[in-house]
Amino acid sequence: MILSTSLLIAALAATQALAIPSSAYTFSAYPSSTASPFTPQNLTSFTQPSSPNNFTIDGPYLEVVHEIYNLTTFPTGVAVDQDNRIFINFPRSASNNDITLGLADSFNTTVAYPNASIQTCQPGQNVSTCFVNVQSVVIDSAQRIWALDTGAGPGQTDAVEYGAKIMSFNLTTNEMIDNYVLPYSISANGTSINDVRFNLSMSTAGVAFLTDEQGSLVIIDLASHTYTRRLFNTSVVAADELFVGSFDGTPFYEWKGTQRSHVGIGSDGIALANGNLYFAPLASRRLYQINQTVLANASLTDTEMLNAVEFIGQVGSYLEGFTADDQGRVYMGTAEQNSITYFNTSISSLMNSTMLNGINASSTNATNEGVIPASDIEVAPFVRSADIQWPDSMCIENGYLWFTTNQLPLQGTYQRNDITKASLPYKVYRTSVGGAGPAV
Ligand SMILES: *[C@@H]1O[C@H](CO)[C@@H](O)[C@H](O)[C@H]1NC(C)=O
Ligand SMILES: *[C@@H]1O[C@H](CO)[C@@H](O)[C@H](O)[C@H]1NC(C)=O
Ligand SMILES: *[C@@H]1O[C@H](CO)[C@@H](O)[C@H](O)[C@H]1NC(C)=O
Ligand SMILES: *[C@@H]1O[C@H](CO)[C@@H](O)[C@H](O)[C@H]1NC(C)=O
Ligand SMILES: *[C@@H]1O[C@H](CO)[C@@H](O)[C@H](O)[C@H]1NC(C)=O
Ligand SMILES: *[C@@H]1O[C@H](CO)[C@@H](O)[C@H](O)[C@H]1NC(C)=O
Ligand SMILES: *[C@@H]1O[C@H](CO)[C@@H](O)[C@H](O)[C@H]1NC(C)=O
Ligand SMILES: *[C@@H]1O[C@H](CO)[C@@H](O)[C@H](O)[C@H]1NC(C)=O
Ligand SMILES: *[C@@H]1O[C@H](CO)[C@@H](O)[C@H](O)[C@H]1NC(C)=O
Ligand SMILES: *[C@@H]1O[C@H](CO)[C@@H](O)[C@H](O)[C@H]1NC(C)=O
Ligand SMILES: *[C@@H]1O[C@H](CO)[C@@H](O)[C@H](O)[C@H]1NC(C)=O
Ligand SMILES: CC(=O)N[C@H]1CO[C@H](CO)[C@@H](O)[C@@H]1O
Repeated sequence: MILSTSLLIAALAATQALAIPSSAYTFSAYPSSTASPFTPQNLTSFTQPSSPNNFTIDGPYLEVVHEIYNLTTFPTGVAVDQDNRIFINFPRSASNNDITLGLADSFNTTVAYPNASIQTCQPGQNVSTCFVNVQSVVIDSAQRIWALDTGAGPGQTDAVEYGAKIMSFNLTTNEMIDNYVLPYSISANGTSINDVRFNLSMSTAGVAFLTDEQGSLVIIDLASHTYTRRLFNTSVVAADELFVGSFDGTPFYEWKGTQRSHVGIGSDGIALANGNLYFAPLASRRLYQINQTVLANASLTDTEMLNAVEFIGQVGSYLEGFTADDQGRVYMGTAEQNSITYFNTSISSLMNSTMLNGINASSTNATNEGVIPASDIEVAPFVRSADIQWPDSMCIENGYLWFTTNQLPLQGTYQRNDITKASLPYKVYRTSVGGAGPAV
């Protein structure tokens, strides 16, 4: 009797501790006086770059909305729903975190999402039904929340069979809606899916586009559950050879003890805007685009597909996560400058002061179809601060851009003798995008 009572109390305590909040906790108010950062006048008002220890913000105000006080649980992805609930994932590449997908229930705590039992696969459990390692979290335009699972646990380079997948959940009931498990022929041999975007206007039930850090793009037709891996083994998705980037003014490498190697992360950032897919290998400063319809056309040959990729150019920083808004702007994490940069993809956004190569909104006509050609894209600063310590992933909701910072190059993997130099807390910020909504 005593035993069962204490078990019941323990069960109740566990239930209470794991309750999923249905609305966001209250965080401080964003200053309402903040002007839109996109008016042309403001672009010329950007101040000179801050020094590494100068926390002045160049650009719109940065509000910290969440802090994480555990060195081993660094965040990567962030998704925010229409009720401002903040979902964060904690990859297990370095440590076996109890929670790999969480929902913030206070300024510095998270609860397991959608529940605790799905977070860890039990011995004998089919790994297609539970989380191995959630690397990204995304909310689509139908308000489904998706967990992207690489399928590779701590210390593993290859995904376990049936482990790599994207799973969707209902934000109201928290129940699983759908599960797309990558066939082993795609997930095997080092493939490491990293991020995903959805265009639900394509095909019959939408198309998911995934980046693979190993160097490919994976396309999933949501209605037919067909999986295609494209651009594999091409330079457009591969890291620069012997890449060396700089972080907070210091070149960074990969380390195992005193054994130094180079960061080799391939295609990572991804955004959809105006019918194009914008992408980049992380360990490079190269930015590319490809037409979404062309990329999803499984009948094209590898050569035709590679020929359809357009090189936008060098952008002056290696590139982390991307996102896009409903005004055709694409935002990119550019940690080499402790910044987030952006570019327009809609000709209608080209004001006179941002006119480039003769193109602006008044100089064009219907043959331009409203989309800025790759050769005329101009990358510009959006927000910069020494506080932006590796903006890993971002999303747009309710007029704000939300992003995580995780000090990635200060993690043990990128430091001599594997000693982490990251300092707590890791943070999630929001910053105004002048009322814009998500692109898709
Ligand atoms: C920090 O940078 C800003 C913008 O460049 C500058 O106005 C300010 O004087 C700097 N502050 C310090 C303490 O260096
Ligand atoms: C930090 O995270 C690890 C992995 O999830 C967990 O085991 C540990 O208890 C956490 N530490 C604290 C102080 O919460
Ligand atoms: C977490 O936030 C609470 C207030 O929400 C605060 O009292 C506490 O000190 C914070 N914990 C840390 C480690 O900062
Ligand atoms: C595990 O799940 C996958 C994906 O649903 C399925 O194809 C496979 O047959 C399952 N394996 C077992 C042993 O049930
Ligand atoms: C989520 O569940 C609610 C309640 O059952 C339902 O009304 C809604 O359509 C569902 N949303 C999605 C995206 O499936
Ligand atoms: C956790 O969520 C998964 C996916 O929806 C579901 O299959 C499982 O039954 C849930 N577990 C509990 C204890 O609710
Ligand atoms: C993995 O690569 C090896 C060597 O190239 C190949 O023989 C094998 O078929 C691949 N495995 C899968 C599942 O594709
Ligand atoms: C993408 O290709 C399709 C089919 O060729 C075409 O209709 C569409 O206009 C193209 N979109 C862009 C942004 O170039
Ligand atoms: C999604 O696909 C449709 C149909 O191809 C296209 O018109 C639209 O621009 C795409 N959305 C984005 C954000 O690229
Ligand atoms: C913008 O530039 C066009 C020529 O490209 C010119 O006709 C127009 O007057 C300019 N508008 C303003 C407000 O300067
Ligand atoms: C529209 O613009 C394109 C390129 O900017 C040009 O080649 C074409 O002649 C223009 N058409 C008209 C009717 O002005
Ligand atoms: C910060 C800043 O300079 N904001 C200005 C941006 O441009 C608008 C329109 O000219 C001004 O009203 C803001 O003061």
